[in-house]
Amino acid sequence: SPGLPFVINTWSGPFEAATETAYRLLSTNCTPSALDAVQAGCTTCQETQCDSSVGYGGSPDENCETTLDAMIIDGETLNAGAVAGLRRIKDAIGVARMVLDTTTHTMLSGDLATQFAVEMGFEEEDLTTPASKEICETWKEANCQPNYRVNVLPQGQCGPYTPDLSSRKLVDKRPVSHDTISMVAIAKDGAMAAATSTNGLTHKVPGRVGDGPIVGSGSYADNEVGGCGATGDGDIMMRFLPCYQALESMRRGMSPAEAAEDAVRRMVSKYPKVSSGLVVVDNKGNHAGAASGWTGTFTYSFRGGDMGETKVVEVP
Ligand code: SD4
Repeated sequence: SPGLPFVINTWSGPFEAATETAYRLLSTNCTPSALDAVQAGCTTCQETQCDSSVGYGGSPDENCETTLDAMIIDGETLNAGAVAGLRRIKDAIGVARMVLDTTTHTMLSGDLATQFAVEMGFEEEDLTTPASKEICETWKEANCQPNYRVNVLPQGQCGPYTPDLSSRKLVDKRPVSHDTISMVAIAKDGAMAAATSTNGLTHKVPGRVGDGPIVGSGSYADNEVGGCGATGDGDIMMRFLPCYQALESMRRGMSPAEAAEDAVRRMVSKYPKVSSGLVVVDNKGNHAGAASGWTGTFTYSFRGGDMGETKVVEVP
């Protein structure tokens, strides 16, 4: 471990700026909380759209709309706030934080989450961009996604987009969009927090909610043990609560690497092709990643102690 404070975050490239934001915040002389750090990191990604899978203008659903999932958890109290399928509000992690701070609830969803956000002062606005509109329109026009829906069209035949309501089963080659931001922070005093923000899965059935806002699936933190962040095929991953699994494994003595690998192995044993990526850290800042099923390589970034810069790890 490079020491405290410590920040770890899924993916690299544009995601490294989020790691930097959170680390810098925790390194200041005032005492920002780990919650503030992970929220600030996710906000950075939401604003820059990190590979267009976080925040507005990415992963349009079948109606061409971008909807957002986000969650934030306090590792001391396990108090959490989440929004699922949030519409027309850019700052999903900000709304999740409001749920945590100002309500006794854990998750708000859909239009009524939007209503809550507006009441709390967030601006309601269209999350569609020319780029997300084009992704959606091109897909609808082509509809040459024989792997996306089972038995939608005879093989090789394309046509105007029409949802096949009798079979909305997704199969192996669906486009899993990179990349969700899931981060964990440890403040100098050992306080931990984790947060996740994503616009989910491209071409999803409207109303679909991923693993991101599910406590213990999208991310998890417990000061007594450590933290975890997840990315990948949320429809499958949420069936396993891999971050909860990883933390409980560490609680029983596994190292971060063993815990991450074990959680991924459990998913792969049922779904051999699942795309998954986990970052796992113990409460001292010892960290590891584990992954399965990506076409490219799963990466994560971290910065801790007096490291001069953020480092990237490639997970085989
Ligand atoms: C989801 N887990 O909504 C997210 C997507 C993701 O890399 O992480 N993509 O399923």
